[in-house]
Amino acid sequence: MSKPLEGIKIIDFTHVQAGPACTQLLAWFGADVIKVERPGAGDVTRSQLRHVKDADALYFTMLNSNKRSLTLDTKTPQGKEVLTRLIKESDVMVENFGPGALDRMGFTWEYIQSLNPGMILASVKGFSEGHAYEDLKVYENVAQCAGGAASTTGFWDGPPTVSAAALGDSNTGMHLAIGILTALHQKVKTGKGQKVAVSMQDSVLNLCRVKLRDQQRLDALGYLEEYPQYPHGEFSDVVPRGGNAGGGGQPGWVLKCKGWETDPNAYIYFTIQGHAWAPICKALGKPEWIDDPAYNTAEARQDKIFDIFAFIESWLADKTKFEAIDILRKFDIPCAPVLSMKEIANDPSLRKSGTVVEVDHPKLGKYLTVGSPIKFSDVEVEVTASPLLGQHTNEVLADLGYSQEEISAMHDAKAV
Ligand code: CAO
Repeated sequence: MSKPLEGIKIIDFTHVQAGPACTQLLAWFGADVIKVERPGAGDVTRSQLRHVKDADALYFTMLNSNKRSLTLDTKTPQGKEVLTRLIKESDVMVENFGPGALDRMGFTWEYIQSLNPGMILASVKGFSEGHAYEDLKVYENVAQCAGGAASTTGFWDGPPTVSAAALGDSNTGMHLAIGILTALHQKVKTGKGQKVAVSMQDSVLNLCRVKLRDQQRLDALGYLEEYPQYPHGEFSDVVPRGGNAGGGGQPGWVLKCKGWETDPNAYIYFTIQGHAWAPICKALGKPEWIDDPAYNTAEARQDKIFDIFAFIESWLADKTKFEAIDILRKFDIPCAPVLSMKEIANDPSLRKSGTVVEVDHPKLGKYLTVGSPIKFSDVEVEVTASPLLGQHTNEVLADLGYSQEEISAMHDAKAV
């Protein structure tokens, strides 16, 4: 079966996480993604946090599957010549260098367009063009701080906190992938390429929109009724950190289950969905709360929400998180166990759906990686091993029309 993006050629000039996450997604869906890396070293993540001597690190292999690797020193004349040929033959070029690096290399947007008017140039930067911080280099946590995630994550009596989820990196890569696919679709109509730019700050903020909502409600009202600070605590003029409170209109919290004293993940997330109050009371063995005016509206419950959570914890004390979910699911209560990475790695449902897949790598052996979170009825995503450094250099150069002699000369000149 042919893949949806088959025939789309992508120059993958990306490194670390934000860019590679984007191009990996496009490679899964069938694009020919050629990862361009510096000879000798390659993407810095190949050697970061290695756990097998001399093998590519998981950091690299989990972000670069289904790609081809071309080593190329794009600061040499031969390297520039190869990149020029590649640009003429490709549909998309993706990069996430520090600000200005591509221009300094000699490949400005104007020049790229002159080589190939159909080219889509997709870039990730820390901040958007024209932003006061546009010159800054940015990593994950820097973006989480600048995008509003850190100031609103954590507990009110602790410092701003970053999330383990790659909101700045992989999330930005996903935004970029949407931009690229949109530009490819427009090119079908116009025949023209364009520049697609996504900043990490903007991508984080896009996921923090409910906090911008809350800032405006706080400005208007002086309080936020779904935060733990309400009604007894104090509000300042900025959105506070709300711990594990639900971000929407449904109060929720992380609650202890049997074994929490020794297992750091013996918890569930419990949501008190307004219209599910009656089933919740039935599940907890508290039928008298169903019609009690002190409990039967969200407003009435708000000032005793932590007493209610404490009661639920006492109900959970003799149940494991999985036993608790098996009971609560029968009452249609939105809840889930807090899963450790070990539990996720071994979860049969995630293996069955292809969300966690095992890949065989020539040097690393078998390893687990995350498969496509997007499921199609008519596309099968097969995750293959990431390429070794320069594994496809000769093949790509030959595809570009270089003779064996020319290829050898490039190797001798250390241009590839
Ligand atoms: N051949 C020759 N030179 C190459 C090359 C190649 N194949 N690939 C990269 N280079 C050069 C670049 O041209 C650049 O050279 P100059 O600085 O002399 O112009 C140099 O390598 C360094 O590039 P960089 O600035 O991108 O790398 P860095 O390690 O200093 O910074 C990072 C890394 C991630 C902070 C920066 O790239 C960045 O801010 N990127 C944009 C935001 C982003 O994507 N961050 C997320 C990364 S995931 O956490």
